[in-house]
Amino acid sequence: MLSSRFLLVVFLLMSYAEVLQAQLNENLLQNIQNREKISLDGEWKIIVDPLENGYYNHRYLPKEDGYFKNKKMESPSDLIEYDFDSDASLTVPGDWNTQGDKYYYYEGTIWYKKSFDYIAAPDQVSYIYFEAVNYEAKVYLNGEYLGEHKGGFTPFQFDVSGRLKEKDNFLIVKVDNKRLKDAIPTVNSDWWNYGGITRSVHLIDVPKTHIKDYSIQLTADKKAIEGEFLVQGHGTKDVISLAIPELKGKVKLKVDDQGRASFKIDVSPDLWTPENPKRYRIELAINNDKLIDSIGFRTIQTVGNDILLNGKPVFLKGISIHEEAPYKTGRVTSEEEILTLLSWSKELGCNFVRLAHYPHSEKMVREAERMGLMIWSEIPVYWTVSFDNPGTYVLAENQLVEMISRDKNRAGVILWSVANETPLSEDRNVFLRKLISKAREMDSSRLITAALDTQSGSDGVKVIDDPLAESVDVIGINSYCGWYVDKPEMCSDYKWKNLYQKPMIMSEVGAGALQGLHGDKDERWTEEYQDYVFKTNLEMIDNIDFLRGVTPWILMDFRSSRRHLKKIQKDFNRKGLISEQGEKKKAFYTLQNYYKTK
Ligand code: GCB
Repeated sequence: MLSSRFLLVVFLLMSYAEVLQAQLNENLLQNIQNREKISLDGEWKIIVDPLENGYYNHRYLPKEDGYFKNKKMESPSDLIEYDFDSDASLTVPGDWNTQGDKYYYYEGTIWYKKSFDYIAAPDQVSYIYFEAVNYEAKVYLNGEYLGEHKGGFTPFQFDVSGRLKEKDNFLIVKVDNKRLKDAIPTVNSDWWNYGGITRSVHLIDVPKTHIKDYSIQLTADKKAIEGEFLVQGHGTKDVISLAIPELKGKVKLKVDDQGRASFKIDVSPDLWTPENPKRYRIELAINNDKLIDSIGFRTIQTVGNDILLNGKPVFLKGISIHEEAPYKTGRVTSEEEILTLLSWSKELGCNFVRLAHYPHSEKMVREAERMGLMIWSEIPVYWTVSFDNPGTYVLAENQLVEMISRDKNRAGVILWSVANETPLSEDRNVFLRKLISKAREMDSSRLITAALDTQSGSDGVKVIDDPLAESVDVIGINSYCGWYVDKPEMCSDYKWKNLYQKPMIMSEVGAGALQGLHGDKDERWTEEYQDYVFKTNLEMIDNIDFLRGVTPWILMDFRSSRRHLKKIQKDFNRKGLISEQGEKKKAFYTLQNYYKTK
């Protein structure tokens, strides 16, 4: 009989192995930013198809020869009622709504087609990688179905090895951004439902034996770097190597039958901090596959009401950001736009950004990390999601998994957020707790949060009593004193109580103002009113002894189809500290001054 101690050891080893396995993703290539890529960006031919005629027949059954076949007339008597090549075009990456007036409110299906030639190298694996398509993508290559993806802000890919021709490949994507009650996000939100192939598309060739995924981080005691690899197409003798030249760290590892290998090297790197966002060059190789990355090392934890970065208490001086392009409006599509948003955050004095309300692009996350900004990253489990629907849970978990898979090596990311302002119910608690467990199972090197808005109490006393607070590491609270509730002058006197012994971040406070509109501080929509709300809310914040950070709402005015007040809003949520044309409002300087004192 096996001794119980032996069984316990076996069990612990097994669960450790399971934890390790769960972290790596067999479906996504890690670090495509540093891989050689053939760009499929640029002009794509499109067909706007509100009735989905290219997909369903008149009995509403899927067609066998839908638009994905890209059929052409072969004789003058042929009846083919579509033609990509003589139809319109859209630019990828880019939302369609800002590429022409007629797309402004469009929600539904648009077919996209890209044609390209391709010279296949021997012994290569080829992937088509989409950085993001909002919301549902059905993808076809040369008339054949490759697969589909739901979720507008995370990447997905298809192995297309052996399916490409030298000439005239056509990649067709049916993109559908119809809002659905049971989807993530659901039908109702306070941002524009930008449709389209909103981020870049790549063709990525890698050697047959290649590094699929890896996870590399500092151990909790800060004395070693540990990690694991997942290799595809490996042979029994293949060895993967990792080098961190600056630390003189080097390992060579045999990969096991499943293509996995793990390592630990005893080195003490300089730690990543906002003041010194140090990242090390990491060199990885297996046979002909060579890849570099820049990885920072840090620890993040909570003790009582404190958030500790590398063991030291930190106050998160933050700002919330939507991934919207300054000046041009619409979704961010260029590095310059990313740099503009993040430079404004730095100018404010931030060391932290809340990337709301969905995973922003990988470039955004990498740039923020490079600039020394800690990051809160979230999935669009927003407001009244169908918490009682198991299918909805699958969609949410999928987006969580894709977000963590993509960004798990970014030291800048310190918080995964699973939800924003979700209404209390038992179904909601079960749903969100499951997401929290999933995030913890995948990643033990970060903290979990959610933005809650349920505060009870009266007479200026606010009590955080949402049962979900029990399950997160850091409590996010959205509070609109002076805008949706109470007068600005009442905010300074608010008293906050926390039933949980953990840190809180004020994840939203704010007020709307039209840049350039001036008046009395009691006059809504003026810069003075907004500024007054900021001043009294900052006084309130200073009185919350368990508060360890704040991300006011929001850096820049952003499009929202809920905002109809023509004279002021013009379809923009005006709570930005900066207008969409880059003009700063008074409250920008108030927050900047406040952060100087912190
Ligand atoms: C909120 C939401 C945010 C909205 C904001 C507002 O509580 O989390 O998405 O945009 O309020 O402006 O109302």
